[in-house]
Parts: sequence; C-alpha cells; structure tokens
Amino acid sequence: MTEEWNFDGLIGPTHNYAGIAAGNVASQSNKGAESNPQEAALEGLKKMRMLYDLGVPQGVLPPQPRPRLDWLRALGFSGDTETVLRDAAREGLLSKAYSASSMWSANAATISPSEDSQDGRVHLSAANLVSGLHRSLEARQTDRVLRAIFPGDRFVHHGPLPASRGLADEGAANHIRLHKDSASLQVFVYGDAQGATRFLPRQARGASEAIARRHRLKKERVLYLQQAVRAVDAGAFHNDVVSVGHEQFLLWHEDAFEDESAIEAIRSRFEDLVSWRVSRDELSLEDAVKTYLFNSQIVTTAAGPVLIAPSECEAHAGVKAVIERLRSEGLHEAHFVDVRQSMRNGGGPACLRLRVALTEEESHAVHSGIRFTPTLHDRLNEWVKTHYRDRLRPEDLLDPQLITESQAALETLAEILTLPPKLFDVNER
Ligand code: SUG
Repeated sequence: MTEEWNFDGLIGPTHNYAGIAAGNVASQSNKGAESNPQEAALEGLKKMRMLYDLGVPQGVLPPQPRPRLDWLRALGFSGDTETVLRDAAREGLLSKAYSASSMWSANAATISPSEDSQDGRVHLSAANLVSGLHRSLEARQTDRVLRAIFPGDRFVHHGPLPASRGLADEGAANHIRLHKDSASLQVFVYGDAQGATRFLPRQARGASEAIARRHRLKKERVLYLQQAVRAVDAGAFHNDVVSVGHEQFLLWHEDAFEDESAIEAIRSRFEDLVSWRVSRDELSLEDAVKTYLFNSQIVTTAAGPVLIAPSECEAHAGVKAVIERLRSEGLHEAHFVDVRQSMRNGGGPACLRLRVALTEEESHAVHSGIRFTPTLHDRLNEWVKTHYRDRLRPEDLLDPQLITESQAALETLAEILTLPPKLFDVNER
C-alpha cells in the first residue's frame, strides 16, 4: 500500500521573469516584467496548505542557491563580484545564473515507487534538464537535496542522466503513473522534433527508456507514448500542459498524444482507466495552454477525486463546462488556486509539485524537517516576509546586496528545515 506525497518546490528569493524558457509562451511574453518573489512564495505556501488541509501528505523542497557565481566564473567571467554581474548581464547570462526555476519541482526528478520496481526499492533520478541552460544548473543540487531527504537503503539514487541532447530529461512533467489497488502503469511521454514548425520538444525517448531501465521497472508496467507535435508547437513544452493522471484518472486533451490509439494502448495495460477526454471543440489547444487546465493537480480525498486548478481557469466558460461535465463522470469537486506569479513563467499547480508514492515504512524514512505542517507553514510565511523582496526588476539582478540577502535566506531556511547548511553551499561536493 502506498500513499502519494506531494513535494512542492519552495519558491526562491530571486524569482524573476527573464523570458529564457524555450517553447514556453508565458515565459516569453513576460520577459522583463517586474516580479514579486514574496508574493510568489506565499502563493506557493498557500497551495501547500490547501493540499495539507485536504489530507494529502505534503513536503517542501528547498530553493537552490542563486545566483550561481561559480557557474559564471566557470564560463570565463572574472574580476570582482560587481564586474562578473555586469559582464554576465551584458552577455545575457546573468538572469540564467539567477533563475529560481527549481520551484517547478515536477521537473526535478522521476521517482518510481517500490511496488513498480523489480528490486522493491524506490528509485530516484534527478532530471538533467539539458534543454535549457538555466534549468541545467539545477540537476546536481537537486540530486544532493533528494539524497538528503530520502536517505537509507530503501531509496536508490541514480543521479542525473549524462548531459546530452539524446538523453534530455525533464523529469516527472512527462511521466504519468496510473494506479489502482495492486495494478499500475508508468507512461513515459517523449518528444520527436520531426514535423515541428515552431518549438522543439524537450524530452528524449532515450532518456525515458534509460530511466525505466535503471529504475528496474517491471516491463509490463511501462508504456512509451509520443507527445503530439502540434501540442508542442502550441506551447505545451511539457506533457503536463496537456494531460494529467492520478490513480485511475487520466484527464487529457484530444491533441495531447501523437498516436490516435494512445488511450487504447494505455487501457490494454491498465484496464481500470477512467478516461476524461477533452475534445478540441470543448477547449482548443491554445486555450488549454492559456488556462493551464491540464496542469491542475488531481488528488484523492475521502469524498472522491478533487481537481486543484489554477485560478486562470475559473473565468473561462469552456473550462467551466468541462469541469461541470467531469463532475458527472466521477470528479467530486474543483478548487481554484492563485499561483499567478508562477503561472507568468509557465508554471501551474502541477508544475510546482513532485509526486512520490511511498509505503508507510518509506514515509517514516523521509527527512522529517521538510514535512509540511501548520507550524511549518507559519514559520515559512514569516521567513518569506523577513527575507524576500516584494519586487524584482531585471536591473535589480546587478545589485550585490541581492546575493547577500539570498544567502542569508537560505542559511535560515536550513535551520528551519533541519537540513545541513553545507547542503546550500554549491562548492561542496
Ligand atoms: O521550464 N519556466 C519553466 C516552467 C516549468 C513548468 N513545469 C512544468 N510544466 N512541469 C520552464 O519552461 C521560465 C524562466 C524565465 O523565463 O524566467 C521557466 O524556466
């Protein structure tokens, strides 16, 4: 028996709009806008609280140290800190070194529950995120954090796949696990550039295959599906922008998968599937990308499955009609959450969380300091209000004071989450 935890990425103090994410329409259209890191982090915490109140086990993944001055120096920038900041900004690299993108923890890793694996252990692969420079900076630190949070023999940490295009891996955002009783199916969704007219896909099939192999997944529990080229072209840079699965439920857009028989392929291996199909007449791909309906979270409550949708969905007539229909097909209810600061960078509720299905014994082995509780919520709210700015413009990244503030914030956070301070030192190995 496993229970699904949600690990949310705590939004970091340097959250900003740099317009640097390929294929991500929201990121590109908000380039250079003023961000509010404080509001962003509080929104994220409020969402965690909603999930906690619904009875979902909730954990917190700490933000990563930014800016990555060590990375800029490795790229040849030299001199005092001010000079490095100024020269890197001129080359368009400073915002990358400053990105708070680890908040989207759905991209942090792929994690397989012990019941799906031949050796009965939980397997974890931090994502290499090689499709974007700023995101590739996350891989090593994610791996370190996961090792600290999931210690001991029950957990097998593989580290990120080798950094190469053919093994490009964006973690659980392209991975759906369906599950009922003792049956389960892991669906790996990969991209293929052939026929693309606008954007390149980010997940390589070779990466998905390597993950299934290293995680020793039982063969009959694995399926590979290609993401529709038209979906990527419309701005669905991850599959979780056009489909979401939880337990036996799969909410998917008619244009999500390349192969028309994708759902039959799923059903042939997982007969309990409850398919919630949304046609393009009900909601166009463009509106799916705009509202992020498919980036909702589906969670189980005692009353039945609940949809946690972004507040952008609330006012959309087409989405409202879809939700109404789903309520007659087994959905218990929908809640709307305001994660607007993250949404402006293309990150909805489901992007902000990484799911981990754990048995009771495995749950006990998780580092307890990151477990979300009302007390932790209060402490983190206070911490955010003390350490975060309420506005950040592109030119503020040149202010060395922001480095000092961000470091102080993470030092205090290490204490709050009872994690070793050296975990936040990027020079530690
Ligand atoms: O990789 N945005 C992220 C959003 C990730 C959303 N995750 C999921 N769909 N699971 C990305 O595109 C924007 C950064 C900027 O432009 O400042 C960014 O990286």
